[in-house]
Amino acid sequence: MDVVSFGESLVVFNPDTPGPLRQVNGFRKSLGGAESNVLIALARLGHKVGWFSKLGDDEFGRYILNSIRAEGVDTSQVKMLRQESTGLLFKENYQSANPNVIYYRKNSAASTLSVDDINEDYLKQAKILHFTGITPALSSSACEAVFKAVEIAKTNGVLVSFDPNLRLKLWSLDEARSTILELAHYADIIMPGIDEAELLLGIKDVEAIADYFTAQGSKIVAIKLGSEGCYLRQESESRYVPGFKVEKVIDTVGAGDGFAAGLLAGILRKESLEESGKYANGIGAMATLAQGDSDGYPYFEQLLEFMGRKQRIER
Ligand code: KDG
Repeated sequence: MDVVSFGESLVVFNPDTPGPLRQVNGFRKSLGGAESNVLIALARLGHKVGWFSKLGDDEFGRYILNSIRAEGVDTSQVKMLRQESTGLLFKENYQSANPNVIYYRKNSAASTLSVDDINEDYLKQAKILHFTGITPALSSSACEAVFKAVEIAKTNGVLVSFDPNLRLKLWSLDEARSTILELAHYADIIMPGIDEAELLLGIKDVEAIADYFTAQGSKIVAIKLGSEGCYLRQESESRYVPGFKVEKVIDTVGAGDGFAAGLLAGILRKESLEESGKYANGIGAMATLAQGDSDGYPYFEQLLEFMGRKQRIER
């Protein structure tokens, strides 16, 4: 397995019309979940990946399981629970590509994740364990599970990749800061957004942010700068990698996960730091061209076409 990840996936309801949800009459159903998004993008690029979680043994749980499995992600460790429900997310659009997000996930099946759900053998056989700051925010048992998983990864030479994914609707900034910064000690690869890093560390300067995480032990620091691209640091190498311009951004949700997948794909393919940053920026940009979180993620050939490396034969 190249990459293993775990966390909560949700059914996303995308409104047909903008405005407050009380005035919306129709929704399009799609799949969300930061960790499964990253794995879906990696699977499309040709990597072997596995996801585990807990879902409600309900129609929404089956929809999530079927959708993730259909992308070629290994779901053999997923547990379906009879008592708890699958988490839901509603988007609310106000003429902007950054929708307001409303969760219905309290006491969901995934929030019961605990150390008992961490299968050491499954983690040990992966090259990379990827996790996000959303999972520890789900519940104290899920938070313990995250610490157990990263400890297993560290003691078994599995590379640890961490996207802080700050979600202030799930926990307070103080709670988030102390847990995320503690988890950062375990991260070989860390990829905060510039705004997240500013909230967590109180610093804005990319060099200073990269210095901080490098001092905590991260080997690769990738700071996401939105449409501007990213700033990367690996040992003595530091560089900005400019983003790709897109004509019309439809929905930014899922772009950060696409970025994570591109970066990890570059690392797995032993590409240079700059090339890995280009993959990351490319998939992040492509993600914004579609409404569903993972709808815009490319197959490898499509990524090369988007990056202008390969010509598309249209007829
Ligand atoms: O990164 C995209 C995710 O935020 C979205 O899919 C929903 O996982 C989600 C969450 O918990 O916010």
